[in-house]
Amino acid sequence: MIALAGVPSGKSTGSHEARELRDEDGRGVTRAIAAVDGEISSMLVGREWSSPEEIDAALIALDGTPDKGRLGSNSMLGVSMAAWRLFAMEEGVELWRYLANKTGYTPRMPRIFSNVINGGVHANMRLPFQEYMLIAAADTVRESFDELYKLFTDLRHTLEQETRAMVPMGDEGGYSPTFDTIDKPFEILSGLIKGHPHFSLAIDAAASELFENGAYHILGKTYSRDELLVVYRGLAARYPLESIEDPFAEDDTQGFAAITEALGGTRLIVGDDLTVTNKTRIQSAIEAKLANALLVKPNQIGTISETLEAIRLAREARWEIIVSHRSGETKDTFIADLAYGIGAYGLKAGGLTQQERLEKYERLIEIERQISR
Ligand code: 2PG
Ligand code: MG
Repeated sequence: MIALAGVPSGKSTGSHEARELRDEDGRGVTRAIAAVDGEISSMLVGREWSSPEEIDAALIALDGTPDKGRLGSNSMLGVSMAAWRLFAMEEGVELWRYLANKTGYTPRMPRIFSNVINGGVHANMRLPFQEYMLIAAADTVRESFDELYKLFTDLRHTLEQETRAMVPMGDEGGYSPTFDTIDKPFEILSGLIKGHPHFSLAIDAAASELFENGAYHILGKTYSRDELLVVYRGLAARYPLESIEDPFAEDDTQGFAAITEALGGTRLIVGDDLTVTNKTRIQSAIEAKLANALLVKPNQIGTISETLEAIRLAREARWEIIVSHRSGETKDTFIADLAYGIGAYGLKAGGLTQQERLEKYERLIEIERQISR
């Protein structure tokens, strides 16, 4: 039996994430590959392994650092994902079923969080917030996807009319126009989904990237924490904005606490750079009520066992779970199985023009077909 895995990489990484191993020039990953082929293989090959958790624990022990900096979270995660796949194959079940059995969660189709307008560092800061998403929640993923696809096409026409130009694309396969007000993308997207009851809006502000010298910088203006909260309250009042990810910088706990208190009763406040799929950071965020939803990215932590542990902690605190891709993706569809298998609230997997994003949505559609048979 052979199991393969591909590992993504993020551009707007949180500073508390596990460390990827990259080459000296920051581009290649030959050192990470050497770690898999060398040290990790020597440990794995020729021994009996009874579970993927056992392999994950051995990887963590072999690395021996708190941030996976020696072997690299990228080398470790690839091996971990392949191990989980292999055990599922050995049991003769789909990966999502295996993950559901292991965790005891009831599988459920996630809402699709599709990043249709890309800004922030994914688009050379042409727009202040990093991601402007449509949340699709039709009765079936197939219907969500079909409707989403039509809206995505309509959006291009609208943007071309508004900007009177060809619209460039951002890193995650969404459009990347330029506007000079914070509201404009929200006006356009709320107009777009009018009459589409299964749709609402989400953003990832990725506010760590907007934060410098104690303040937030947006379209040439400077905002204090309190002023930025006023901005979010206004947006939430004017538009069908259901979910706000990383509204404040990763260590601005006061900002997170304030927005969760103000909007957390009716909106999702999602921790990403804040929590980095790390159980220690998630635990503190739960205790201090800094968010009510967790973005889950396996490569922020480096093994699937630890990813499931992070999910368990957040769910025990009744947080919603949104499983996510990275800006640098591969065609691997593990996260689609993960999102369905653990019954996540959402799957965030980008716009609709890049194959590596579409693969995730297509995998959900395939799972939907499997379960309807
Ligand atoms: C994010 C991600 C994915 P990146 O901030 O949520 O959209 O971006 O992979 O660049 O960290
Ligand atoms: Mg994010």
